[in-house]
Amino acid sequence: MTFTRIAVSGVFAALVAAPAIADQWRGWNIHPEDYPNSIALETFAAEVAEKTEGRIEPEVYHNAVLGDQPDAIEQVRNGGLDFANFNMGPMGQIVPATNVLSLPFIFKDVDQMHKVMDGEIGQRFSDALAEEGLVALSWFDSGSRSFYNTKQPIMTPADVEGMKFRVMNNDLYVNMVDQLGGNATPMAYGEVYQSLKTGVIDGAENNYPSYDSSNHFEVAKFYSITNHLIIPECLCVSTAAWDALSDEDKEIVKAAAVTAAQEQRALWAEREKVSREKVEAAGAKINEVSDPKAFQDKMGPVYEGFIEANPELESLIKDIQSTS
Ligand code: GTR
Repeated sequence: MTFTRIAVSGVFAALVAAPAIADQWRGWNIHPEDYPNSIALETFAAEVAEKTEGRIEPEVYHNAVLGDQPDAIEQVRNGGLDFANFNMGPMGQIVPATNVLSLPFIFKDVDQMHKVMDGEIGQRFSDALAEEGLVALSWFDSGSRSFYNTKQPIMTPADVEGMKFRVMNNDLYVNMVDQLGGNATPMAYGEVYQSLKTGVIDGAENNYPSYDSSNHFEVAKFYSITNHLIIPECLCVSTAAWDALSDEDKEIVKAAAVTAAQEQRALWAEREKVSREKVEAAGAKINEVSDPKAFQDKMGPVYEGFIEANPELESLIKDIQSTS
């Protein structure tokens, strides 16, 4: 947001026109300070401040102190916040094309996801986001998500039956858990720890770094490697903030976002290992599922229902699947 003030300083006030002070940008982040995404957002902020010589001063607010993710998406869309790191999961409710990224097993692996998002298809998602007031400047990694719970290792889909899982705010995930015979409850990330602890839910699903940083491993110690979702994340700026920039500053902000994404991906790869080791040392029980394809095979109705409701997105799904 722009605050233009004229500094008045002593006897020179009448003679010296002081420069307009910086655009103060407020950035939303769900994660704690030491998380790869948080470190990369700080790099983004520092590089933007330095290279614009203080014309823009971004500040990152960590730990979702500015609200939960669906609210923050709205705030960036309407210019109440200036930038953020968003997961494409909750984005699907607002930008339907991004729901394709929430289809279980849509990507073969994380490398394929990067290839897709860094290429022409990624640009299609950026275009869809831009139509809804979000300028996606680079893509962060979020690994792959697996189920964890308080009760038992999940080996086959039958083990999910009857269990209650927290999912992110997106109907696709409710359907996904339904197909496995479980019950899904959409819930804000910040409420999951307490809900696991008090038995309101039996489990949730996430990547290793979030399973670790949220401390969910303390209360839900069975982590079963289903790798059912690989969801990219954006570094997004609000259209209002973006449109107010000069061409020169747009270049600077874009370049800083790309630098941040490179850093985030490198830190991510490291943090996945560190988090896995940490949670295991703390007593989490991590298991391979007996037949990963058995989980994927259950997802037919999720795809069918999605394509029926969004026939215009079928070709996008096919384009992703055929990227190698
Ligand atoms: C994390 C992701 C967050 C948030 C969270 C969740 O992996 O980075 O943006 O979506 O999962 O489960 O809500």
